[in-house]
Amino acid sequence: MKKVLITGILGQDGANMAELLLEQGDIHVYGMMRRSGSPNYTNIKKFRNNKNFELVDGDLSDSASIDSLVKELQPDYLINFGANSFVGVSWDVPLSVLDVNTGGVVRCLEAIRKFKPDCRFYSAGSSEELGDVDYSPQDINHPIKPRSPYGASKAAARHMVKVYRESYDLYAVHSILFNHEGTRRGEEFVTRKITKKVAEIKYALDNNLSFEPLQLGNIDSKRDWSDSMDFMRGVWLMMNQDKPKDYVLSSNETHSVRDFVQRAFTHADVPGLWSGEGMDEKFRVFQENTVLAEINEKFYRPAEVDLLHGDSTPAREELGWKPEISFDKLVESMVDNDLAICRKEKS
Ligand code: NAP
Ligand code: F7E
Repeated sequence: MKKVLITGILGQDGANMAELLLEQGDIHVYGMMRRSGSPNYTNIKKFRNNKNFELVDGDLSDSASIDSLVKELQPDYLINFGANSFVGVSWDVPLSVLDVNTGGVVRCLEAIRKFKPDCRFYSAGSSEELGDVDYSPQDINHPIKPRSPYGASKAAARHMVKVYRESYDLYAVHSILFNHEGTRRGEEFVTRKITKKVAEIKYALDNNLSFEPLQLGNIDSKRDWSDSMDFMRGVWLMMNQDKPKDYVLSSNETHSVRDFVQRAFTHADVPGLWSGEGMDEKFRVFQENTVLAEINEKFYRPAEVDLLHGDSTPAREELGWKPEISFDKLVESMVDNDLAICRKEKS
């Protein structure tokens, strides 16, 4: 039975990848989590008791813990989804971001080099590495021009993966993942923040309750959003080729935050329109004055990546990968999920 060690198991991608691999029935998944005061097991509750699943303790900022996991478990694959992944806070804790996101990758590579050199390594790179983009759509050859400590940390990780791959002949991949979301997405990211609030507002409107509008920062920002489950299939394909190669995974479409808001409210049957300008722009119920969303300066970032639009043609042509979940379906599934959670919590 193949053994796969996944870091960041309680996050979105770690849980989705574990679910995908466990469905195959012939893979043993070790999910690495940090031993903290109050871990949130929500994302893994579906498979936590699967006989082929085991939780293990480790911390990407601690070499000893990574070394001993690789030495003892002898994994065939190490898929590193653990990270300080929220761009917005990366300016507040830049050294921690660098330590976990870059140092963590080096710690994994070192552990593999020392204790299991044939273990295949996956590093989750990011379109944030591309930053203030030179051209659209962006492919794997796009220059690295990060705009945040997070983006810089991932760019440095990318260089280290290349160095280790070439120096020690490791099967190590650092792919560029554009934004990917879903029902396991953390609530601080804009998509989930929107769908959670849409559900709360819908509930309030249906029950004649008062509510606070959704507050957002830069709604003009454009992202290439996909569903995380689609990406997990792509990552696993990348990890099972004859030779390691870095690919872009993306939907090849781009949408603004403003557009996401509109679609999410529309799907919840609360159609609205954006009006006004700049900081005074508001999203109101169609032909009414009720404000559903507004701008709050607090959610702007010190520097922004304005436009992300990927080109994943090589992954489609060479790996035979293609995303199955459209942007509309993604928004709808996230809204439906949050509506169900909201109704359950209020009942
Ligand atoms: P996520 O939901 O934030 O999950 C990240 C996980 O990493 C969390 O469960 C967190 O654990 C864990 N972690 C943080 N610091 C750690 C440490 N020192 N040691 C061990 N684990 C640690 O992120 P995601 O969306 O699943 O993303 C997965 C990976 O893909 C990340 O590397 C991210 O940077 C990258 N990525 C994501 C996207 C995207 O759009 N989702 C796009 C490009 C790249 P706690 O639960 O203890 O906090
Ligand atoms: O922001 C804007 C914000 O935090 C998206 C991570 O998974 O993808 C993700 O990073 C956009 C930005 O994701 C709010 O300024 C407006 O332009 O959902 P986000 P992100 O920064 O794109 C990349 C590829 C990763 O690698 C990361 O790990 O939305 N925005 N108003 C807002 N964003 C947030 N979070 N909250 C707001 O209120």
